[in-house]
Formats: sequence, C-alpha cells, structure tokens
Amino acid sequence: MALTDFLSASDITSAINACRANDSFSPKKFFAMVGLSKKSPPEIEKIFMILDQDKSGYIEQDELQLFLQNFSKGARPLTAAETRAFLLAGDKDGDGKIGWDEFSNLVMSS
Ligand SMILES: [Ca+2]
Repeated sequence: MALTDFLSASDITSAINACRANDSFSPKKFFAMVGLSKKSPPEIEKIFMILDQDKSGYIEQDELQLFLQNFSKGARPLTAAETRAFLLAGDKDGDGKIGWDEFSNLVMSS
C-alpha cells in the first residue's frame, strides 16, 4: 500500500514544492494541499498506518522528521523547529508522539 493509492501524484508534488524552503512546512496547509483533509476516516486511518513506519501505533518524533519522505523519496527532512511545531500541533495529551485519534483530529481541522 502506498500513499499514491489514496492521494493524487500531482497534489503530492504541489504540496511538497510549496514547502521546499526550510521552515516553510505547516501541517494543516500540507494536509489540505495534498488532499488528505477531504479523505474519509477509514482512508485517513490507512494513511496513518503508512506514516507510522515502525507500526508502533504512534507517529513519533523521528517519523515526523522524515514525514515528507513518505510522500516523495527525495523530499527534505523537516527542520528541528518544524518537527517540534508539528508535534505540538498534534500531540494533545502531551505524550510526545501522535496517536491515531490525534492525527485524525489534526487532519480534520485542516
Ligand atoms: Ca511509530
């Protein structure tokens, strides 16, 4: 299963290009551009499972840092500031990682 099973390749390219500069990444803007916000909860859950690369049930900081590379292998890693901001935006219970419910809330609000 790949993200391109759910999202259009041209939307992915546009979303990646829009945050090419360091510190220009915004999770909500990216989710909207890539078309994730319009997906159904079951589709968002499958996408979450792809982003949770080690299948721990959470998207941890190291996975957040390499978040863009799930969409495009050549994409840049997020900067430390972007990774922290992404975590803060999603991690409502403060456990330092993003669970499924937190991810879907963040996606739905974008
Ligand atoms: Ca994980």
